[in-house]
Amino acid sequence: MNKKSQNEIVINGFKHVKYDALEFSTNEMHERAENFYHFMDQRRSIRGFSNKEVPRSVIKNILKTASTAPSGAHKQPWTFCVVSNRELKRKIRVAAEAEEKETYENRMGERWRNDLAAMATDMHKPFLEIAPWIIVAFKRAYEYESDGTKHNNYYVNESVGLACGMLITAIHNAGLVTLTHTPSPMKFLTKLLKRPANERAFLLLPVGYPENPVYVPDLKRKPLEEISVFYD
Ligand code: IYR
Repeated sequence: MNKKSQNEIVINGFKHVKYDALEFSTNEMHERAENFYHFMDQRRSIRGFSNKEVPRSVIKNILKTASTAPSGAHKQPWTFCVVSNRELKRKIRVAAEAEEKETYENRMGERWRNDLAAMATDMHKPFLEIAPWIIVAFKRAYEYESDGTKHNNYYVNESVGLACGMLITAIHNAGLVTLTHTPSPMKFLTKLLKRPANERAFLLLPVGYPENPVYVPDLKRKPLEEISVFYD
């Protein structure tokens, strides 16, 4: 018998601990699901930031929340680089705008440019200097063992994508705003943040308060019927 106690057992030689699921009444469940949907439906990508300070401890809890995401074989293949340093933010802005200039002027096709017209985006990224924090999510393609050998991580894009989703949720939950910014290619971030060869920049997120007033495109989300298929 590998059962040690009620609270922990051993499977394949590894300790497992009892999981106590949250328990809600059916009514509570309905209410929570609906309320959470309405709460998340208020989230919008914001491009205009205030320079108002955001406490470091809030950012730390947001990062810890992101790192609760599921990941391939629980490798947690992410590193979140968090920038508040003015000079570094300025360097990131300059490098991002150089890539974005090339993207907007030469890399984008007409259809892409037209699709973005509604978002009112352009190559200028002042928020990279104005927002109090910039979080750059790096994916860790592989890990180095202590003897120097390399081991690939699993489902790296999926894992880091999930963590970033939770990061964005945590930012919204704190009453802050962000933008999923993808200056492409993002190699300049490896250099500016001095990241090792096993890390690749995945997503850049300015975090802070919105400027006041702030405007967002009048987007509509697809109705449930368009995004789901039920098989009863
Ligand atoms: N990375 C550029 C372009 C851009 C691309 C898409 I797709 C967007 O939804 C928004 C912007 C930028 O950040 O401006």
